[in-house]
Amino acid sequence: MASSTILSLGSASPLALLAVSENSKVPPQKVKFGSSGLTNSFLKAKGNSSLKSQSFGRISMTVAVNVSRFEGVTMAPPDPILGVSEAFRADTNDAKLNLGVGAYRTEELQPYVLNVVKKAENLMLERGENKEYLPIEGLAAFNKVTAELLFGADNPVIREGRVATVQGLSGTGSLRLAAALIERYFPGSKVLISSPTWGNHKNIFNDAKVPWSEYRYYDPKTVGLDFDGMISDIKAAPAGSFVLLHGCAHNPTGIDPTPEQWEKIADVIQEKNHIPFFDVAYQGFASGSLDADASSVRLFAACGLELLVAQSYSKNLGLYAERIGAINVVCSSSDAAARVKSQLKRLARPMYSNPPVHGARIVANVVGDPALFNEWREEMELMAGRIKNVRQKLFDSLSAKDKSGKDWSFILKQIGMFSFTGLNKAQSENMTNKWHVYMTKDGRISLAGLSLAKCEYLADAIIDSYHNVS
Ligand code: PGU
Repeated sequence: MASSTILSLGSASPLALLAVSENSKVPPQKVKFGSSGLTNSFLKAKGNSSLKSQSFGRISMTVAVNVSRFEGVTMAPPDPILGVSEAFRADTNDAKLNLGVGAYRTEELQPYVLNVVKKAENLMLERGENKEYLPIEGLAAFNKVTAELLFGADNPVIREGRVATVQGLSGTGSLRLAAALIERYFPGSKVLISSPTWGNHKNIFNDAKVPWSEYRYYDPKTVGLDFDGMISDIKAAPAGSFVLLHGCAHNPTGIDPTPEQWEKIADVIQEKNHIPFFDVAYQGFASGSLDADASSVRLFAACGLELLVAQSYSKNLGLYAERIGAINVVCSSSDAAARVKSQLKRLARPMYSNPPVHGARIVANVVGDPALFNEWREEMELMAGRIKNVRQKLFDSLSAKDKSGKDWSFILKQIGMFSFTGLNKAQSENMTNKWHVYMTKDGRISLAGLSLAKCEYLADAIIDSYHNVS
């Protein structure tokens, strides 16, 4: 019998000494240091270049220097939006204000669980529903109501069975699934995204290996829509491109096309044989009306266009952490829709197998029940109304306090959760470093995280940053 020796350096040692028998027939010995266990065979098999061998008679010792196999993995930068919340949590100043993430807060700046959501959850508990796997495409009752909410129940695209709807992991997961479909079935096709846009759009298409380029959208001179630039960039794109559009409440600018402009956009997209791809993350939150906020999508469907629509219930039902949304693909025939749906399922299966059930049941219960649906609409109007009130108060405070004559009325023209203040990176940093107002570096503030009581303070911070920081 050949022997092997275990040398311990104590649990806190940064170095591990492994005893390796000279007799190669001896099975691998597990050598434990503190809580972590390594086997010599593991290290040999992985060819760890940091191992140094030395021979002491019959025993050869291998020194594993604490160099990770993940040495080449660099530290990722904090996320430009969700990273702001992390920084906010670390700040101990009482005046701090989190206007980074687009998440609704009450006037007391507390997270809000909608009453209809609590009612739907109680119903679910009473029914004692199980936790079996959902089908890959998600909960049937959810898929039905989500498409109806988007297009309207009597829309021909629904009556004719031309919509492929698959439950997704909220808006982000639904966009990602659609991106995978584009990559697989339209290889090389480009997605056009607005400049600026929600930062994660670029990550989603990059990771899905879908090429993208930007179309002009925001005009800093008018603090409005660069409509001519948008139209000419969409026209100039290779025919058959996908055009990503924010269905309502454009993030981050809060600037939406007018109904007439939407018609023109649909015309140009049709002319160029492009495929519209809507991101609808704020249905009901822009105007307070679910139908009005879906009018852009419904207009495009009425034009006979095939289109993609990603939906999210994070904001309008406050289901941020439930990760509930859907991808809808409107096709020119029910046959094409069935095939598209089968491929969406095929793409979803190896990514996450099937989606979570809890949020899907909440949405199905709320949207599918007339009484709860009406209550939801009322609560949504309240939320949208609170945001409109702080928008007005912020404008009033800025106008009253700023004696420079600057016109702040653009704030009132923007809609949805956000205001695009026009503050540059240095000014936005001043907001955070000096005033403890947390916001994204592109100058966006989430009005959903602002209270009436904090408007004056915020106005002081904006005026100081705007005038005293270049
Ligand atoms: N699309 C747009 C335009 C969005 O603004 C967001 C969320 C999403 C999709 C995705 O939301 P889901 O929660 O995946 O449904 N944007 C928020 C939330 C934080 C974030 O970046 O995810 C924001 O603050 O911009």
